[in-house]
Amino acid sequence: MEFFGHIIDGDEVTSASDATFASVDPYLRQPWAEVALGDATDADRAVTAARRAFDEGPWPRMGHGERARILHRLADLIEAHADELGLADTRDMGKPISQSRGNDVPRAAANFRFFADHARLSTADTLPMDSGHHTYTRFEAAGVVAAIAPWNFPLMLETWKVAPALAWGNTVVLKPAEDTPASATILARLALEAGLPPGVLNVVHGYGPDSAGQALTEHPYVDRITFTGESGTGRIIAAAAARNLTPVSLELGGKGANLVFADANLDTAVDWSIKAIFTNSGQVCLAGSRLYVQRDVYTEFLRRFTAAAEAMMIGDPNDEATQIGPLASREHYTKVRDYVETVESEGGTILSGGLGDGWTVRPTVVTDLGQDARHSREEIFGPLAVVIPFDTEAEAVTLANDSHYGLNAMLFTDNLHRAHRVSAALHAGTVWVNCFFVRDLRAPFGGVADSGIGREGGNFSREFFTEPKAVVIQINQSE
Ligand code: TXE
Repeated sequence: MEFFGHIIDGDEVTSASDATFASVDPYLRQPWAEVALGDATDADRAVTAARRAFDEGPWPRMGHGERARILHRLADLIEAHADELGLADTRDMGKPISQSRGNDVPRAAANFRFFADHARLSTADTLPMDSGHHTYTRFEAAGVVAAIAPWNFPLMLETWKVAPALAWGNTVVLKPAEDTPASATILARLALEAGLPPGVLNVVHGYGPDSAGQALTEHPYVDRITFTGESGTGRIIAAAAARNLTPVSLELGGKGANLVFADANLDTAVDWSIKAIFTNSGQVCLAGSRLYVQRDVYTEFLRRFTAAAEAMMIGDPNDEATQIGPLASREHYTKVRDYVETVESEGGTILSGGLGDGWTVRPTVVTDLGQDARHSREEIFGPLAVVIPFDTEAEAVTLANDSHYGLNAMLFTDNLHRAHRVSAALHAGTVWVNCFFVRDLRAPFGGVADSGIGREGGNFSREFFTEPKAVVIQINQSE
């Protein structure tokens, strides 16, 4: 079995306790890697290394151009190791290789390229004042960043946090999810090869509560916490951060509403709606899991949507043609299975799909459930779409906004006025119109209500990962 250690202060190391855990391949349902199991002691080693690298090391003191060169070199190495990185995520959590190597790895490299250039080219306001002063803004690195990552897009979401943090001169301790440790260690090995000084990017493996994750959130040397995961965990982390007054960025769960109006191009709507709920087996915070369809096209939409769901290729995630692999872990499969098994007792109908082999759930289309069913309200995080008809635009907006979550929403319409009107009325961090998943890394990303606090992306990441400082200078002093 392969071994993945922590990366602390430039070295790949075992835990202080020597403990390890196994990462399980959810397709084979067997361990495939042995991983260092960190605890509070290892978290402290990593934070101490990051603190020293920030306080005394060259990284925060380099120019943006020099840092950008190293981060671009890291992006080159990510691209050169695309097979290894893609396979690591696929083995850890069963994501089809066409998605891990085909999408997540290029996006990881793009994150480093984008944020390296963004920091290098960033400008800041200079404010000439009537009083004869100028005020200008400096964006100074915040310090040590704790990045706590989920298992659904391991490498991609880790780099979404690590890249801007590093580009702005911070040092980082990354804790990947316990289900998906491998790609984080590989990333940190490549970062050292690219020339990142020791201690600038540290990785500590382990669990969350009472373990490495919690220790990071409570550590007094940590200056920023960026977290993606469950809303309940977000609340715990926010409370821990509050005790040290550490700023947090929380990207939490979702229950994306997807509105299909009768005036939409149905082929486009079906195509994106399929991707929105079944990509990565629905293990996507942005998943379009609540599908509201205007009654005039409800039957026709369902016919096409169900046919497309049934045509998806289910199987071995290592096979290029596979679109649906297993769910990420036994624990997660058990959770999603429970939702599938209770559809009928809640009054719903499974139009197609259901449980598959092993830990696989087939693309599942559910009708006849109301807005109040728990399947319509809770984040299932699996390939299960609840389809509900609506009559009017006002009703569609009310249904979409009737959720504790507010990460994203989608709408399909060919009516330009409706597109703008509904986009403005939806309570969500992102609204996609006639598309899904399309992202400009300059745009704000995050959610409202239980979907999180704060935004990342472009200048929003700059604001979070730096301490903006106002310098006021008198330029007009009379002799
Ligand atoms: O998430 P957790 P889990 C949702 C999804 C899923 C559910 C549970 O519905 O079924 O969450 O997944 C670390 N202090 N999302 O249990 O617990 C943990 O080790 C510090 C939505 O995996 O939030 C891991 O690294 N860290 C989501 C990370 O938090 C703690 C993506 C996420 O774990 C901690 C993933 C603590 N007290 C799951 N407790 C999205 N928004 O995309 C846990 N962790």
